[in-house]
Amino acid sequence: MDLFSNIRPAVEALGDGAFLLPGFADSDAIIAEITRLTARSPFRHMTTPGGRKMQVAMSNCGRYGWISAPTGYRYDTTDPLTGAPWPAMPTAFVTLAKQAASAAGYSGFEPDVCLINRYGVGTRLSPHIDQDETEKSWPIVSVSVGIPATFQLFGPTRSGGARNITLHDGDVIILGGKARMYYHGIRPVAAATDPRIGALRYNLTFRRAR
Ligand code: MD6
Ligand code: FE
Repeated sequence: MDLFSNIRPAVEALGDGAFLLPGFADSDAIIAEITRLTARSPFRHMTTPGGRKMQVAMSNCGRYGWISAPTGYRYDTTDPLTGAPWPAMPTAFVTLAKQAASAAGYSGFEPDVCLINRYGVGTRLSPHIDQDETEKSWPIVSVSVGIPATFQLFGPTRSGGARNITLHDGDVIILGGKARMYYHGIRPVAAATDPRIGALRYNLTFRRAR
């Protein structure tokens, strides 16, 4: 045992192109931006192509937004709730996403989407692969804010089971390389309270859609 084993590394390789950057993000600044952005494009529960309401409440900022509708999943420049373009991606968000990607070895990442997720206690996100993007070689940079959640990272199929990763406030997880096409999900969020936002978790996923 060395004397430094209790120090969390700045970049933890999870294997196959996935990385965890513990506490990388300044969540106070992110909360302020989310409040401002969602005053313009509010959180809403989208409907799946199967006709179910999603448990996770969502909004977007950036050139494109990710939308789930009875007609399917798509990226669109217009928010269907407001009829207006999605709010621009704040400069600080772009910088955060680029710096996190670079720290994990993915230089040149220029996100054109930031999907904003909101979870209450008990909210889960079913295992899925993000595959609505045109160019799937770019990583997805994901930022967690507020109460913790358990991220399940499967492989190319769900059959091998999942590695469970606890994501805390300020943590960044990046799925690139082979892991970009790995199944992942969020377990039902356990009861907890964040002093700033209460019993909520926010997640930002920065993507390159087009
Ligand atoms: C979440 N994250 O953390 C959901 N997708 O609330 C994702 O679905 C995700 O964390 C692609 C890459 C990283 C992610
Ligand atoms: Fe995802």
